[in-house]
Amino acid sequence: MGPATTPDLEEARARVLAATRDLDGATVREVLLDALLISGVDATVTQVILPVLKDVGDGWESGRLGVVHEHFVSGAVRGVLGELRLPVHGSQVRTVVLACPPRELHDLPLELFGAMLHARWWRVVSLGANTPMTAIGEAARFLGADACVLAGVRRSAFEARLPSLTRLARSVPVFIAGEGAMALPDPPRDLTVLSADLVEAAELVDAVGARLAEPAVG
Ligand code: B12
Repeated sequence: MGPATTPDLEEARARVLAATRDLDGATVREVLLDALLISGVDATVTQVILPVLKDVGDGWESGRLGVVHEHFVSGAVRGVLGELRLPVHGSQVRTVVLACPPRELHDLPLELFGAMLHARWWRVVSLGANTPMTAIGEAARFLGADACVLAGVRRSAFEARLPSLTRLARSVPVFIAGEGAMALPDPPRDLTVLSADLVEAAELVDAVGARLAEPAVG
């Protein structure tokens, strides 16, 4: 069962869905920014944005909504996420590289996850959909990343990449997520499969990053 939805967030969710039907970007932005300010990133993502994306995705599949609504809401959510990305500075700041493996286009939940890590004071470097494995490795090395998170809906997105993911995991903790990762029958032990619960997943990545940030003793 998901987290209990507070009445205000329930209202925000209904308003964002109605504004999506009306292609009213100003209202989507206003309601989401208010929810973020009042309830924070975790609650807004899990109780407003993800349910709206699910409703719109299901509505699109069933023909209740159109491709126009899916594109519109994706663009509107990305716009709001962009407004949140203030730079994070300081010696304790950790860096995460986010990407979807080659040929994987479902990047929006990963972007939302990035916002949740950013709220935990991570520098988030997002390479987006359909990223070559070589580019992910290059970014991780160049940035001295503390973690890499890859997400995909289809199992095949990971299956074909297990050797390169395992190689990457020798130099940086690698987390894999989304339906495709969860469907892997026997994921290599070097990779950590994240839960579908984004808050639980963010806590896990944050905890691993925190362990790495601790100074060595002795
Ligand atoms: C929107 C959408 C798209 C958009 C993606 C937009 C974007 N930039 O993200 C576009 C139009 C690009 C797209 C394309 C395709 N899609 Co599509 N798409 C969907 C749709 C309608 C909604 C997905 C969505 O965003 N859901 C909302 C999110 C919040 O829910 P979720 O994906 O279930 O994620 C949950 C968990 O898995 C988890 N999670 C997911 N990612 C992450 C990441 C992290 C870090 C963590 C911690 C957790 C996590 O968190 C969520 C919370 O519960 C679904 C059907 C549906 N109704 O869900 C199909 C669906 C995912 N698509 C599908 C397919 C087949 C395709 C295409 C191949 C279609 C085609 N023939 O062209 C293409 C190409 C895909 C590719 N190569 O990657 C299939 C996947 C089937 C499968 N498992 O193989 C689905 C299920 C439709 C179907 N019933 O067949 N798609």
